[in-house]
Amino acid sequence: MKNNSDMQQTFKFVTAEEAAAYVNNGDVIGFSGFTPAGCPKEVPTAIAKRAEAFHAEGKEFKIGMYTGASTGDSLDGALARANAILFRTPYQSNKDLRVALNAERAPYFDMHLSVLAQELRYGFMPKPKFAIMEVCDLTAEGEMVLTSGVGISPTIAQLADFIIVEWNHNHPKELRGFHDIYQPLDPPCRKEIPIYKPSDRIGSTVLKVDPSKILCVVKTERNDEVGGFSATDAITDQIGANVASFLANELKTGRIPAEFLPIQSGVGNIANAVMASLGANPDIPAFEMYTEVIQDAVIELMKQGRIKFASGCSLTVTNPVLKSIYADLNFFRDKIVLRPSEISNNPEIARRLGLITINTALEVDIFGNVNSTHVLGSKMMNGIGGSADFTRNAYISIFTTPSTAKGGKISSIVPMVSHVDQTEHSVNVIITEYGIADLRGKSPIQRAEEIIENCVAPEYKEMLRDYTKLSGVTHTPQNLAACFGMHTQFAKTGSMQGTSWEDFK
Ligand code: 0RQ
Repeated sequence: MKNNSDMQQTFKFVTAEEAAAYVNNGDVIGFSGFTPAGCPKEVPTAIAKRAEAFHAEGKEFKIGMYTGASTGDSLDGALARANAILFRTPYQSNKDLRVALNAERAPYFDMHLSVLAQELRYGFMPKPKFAIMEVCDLTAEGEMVLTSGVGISPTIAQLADFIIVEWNHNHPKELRGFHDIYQPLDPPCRKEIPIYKPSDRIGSTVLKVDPSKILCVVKTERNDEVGGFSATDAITDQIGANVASFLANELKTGRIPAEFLPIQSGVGNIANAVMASLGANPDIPAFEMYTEVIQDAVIELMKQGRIKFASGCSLTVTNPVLKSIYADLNFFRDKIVLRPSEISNNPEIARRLGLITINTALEVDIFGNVNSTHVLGSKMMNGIGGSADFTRNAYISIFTTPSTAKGGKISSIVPMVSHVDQTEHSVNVIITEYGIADLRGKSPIQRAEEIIENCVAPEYKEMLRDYTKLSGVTHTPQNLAACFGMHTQFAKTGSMQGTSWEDFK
């Protein structure tokens, strides 16, 4: 390995603005990281400024963007505000980007996170010209140690013509060893991915790239931009307690084996609260995770010995929690592994390991279909993310949601979801603060009864019971004229309460 002065000669160290100057209108870029964890920060912001300068001169400047998942504000936020997005996939959660894509200013397509890397290799979408990668260490031979998130880094580094490195000294070099970098071969040569338990390692601790592709290196010390989580409240605590009691009962009846099964837990406030409740329940043994995002609650439970191991794609934790991990790397070294999203979310592995998957819905319908992405069927919230990678291949798939949203004006349980992300065929269990609907082995009519009686808020129960009577004797009591009645009532009056089925009888 070469020393520092050799490194200075090997690579061109530049400012973020100098690096951004390589990027031109129409270029396609792949970014490292997954969620705000491990994403580059300086160069994307500088590209956004370059776009603004071009726009001020009346010139076009937009780039195509691939990421692992969502990113930080200095990436998605800055480029959205600069109106510099030619296309964007596979997932986002930035408020300014959400505004831009819902205003048709940023063409966005929502993808299963496990498939993006392979679809790029298959050539289904334009090849990235640049990979912009955050690292905590780099050698002259082109060995990169990634930081807090992996995402699609191996694939973009392989496909891109040029690599721009952001060397972030805020992440310690001692992160070497936390990653497991592996890319499967593509069909017809693909073989099984040999992960048989969450802690199995199958790849390399470093990402090896062709050093001649490294165009330049930008040094930075910027923090990851993971937002805080809302404090748990009575509703999220109750949802978490219901998930824990459901799983404790599955364990008692032997449907979950005594050693328990690995957990996948989704993104957001509710998922974070559910993990805390699982950890607090004495009937749930210490467990392992095979998941994509490792959030704050997981780290806390690891410190308490309640989580034994976590395999993920990113440490999507707030900065104080990240600092606490970096201050005690030796404690976490044999308890965490970070993998590419193609592997953390891989359907083959999810099914083999027997994952208990817990994700969050915006709305569910009385038959078990789930919408996690589209508010009232048309406005994109974040994206499907990894939820379907896991749900479709779970041992038991669970969706949680508060029974109502917007102060009770919206029932999260409706006759028909306004957009479908997971179908009734993939969803086993729905849990709200009121209770648990176990949909396994039930017909549509039986599922509707289970969901309405156990999960719906009291003020919407009678409305939904009455809905199921509109269609007469049939297999699935759906009424096509009335099924969006609660949504249209909300659009007209600002509340689903008071929806009447009189016109449809
Ligand atoms: O809006 O903030 O304006 O009040 O939706 O709701 O309760 O804060 O929920 O933070 O847990 O996120 C599904 C978005 C939940 C997330 C979703 C409104 C509600 C609020 C958010 P306000 P909460 P959370 C693998 C797993 C898809 C990806 C995924 C998500 C806002 O979990 O993006 O699962 N999931 N990935 O008021 C209208 C309804 C509503 C509603 C809630 N029925 N109608 N608005 N809201 N229900 C990980 C990855 O993929 C990276």
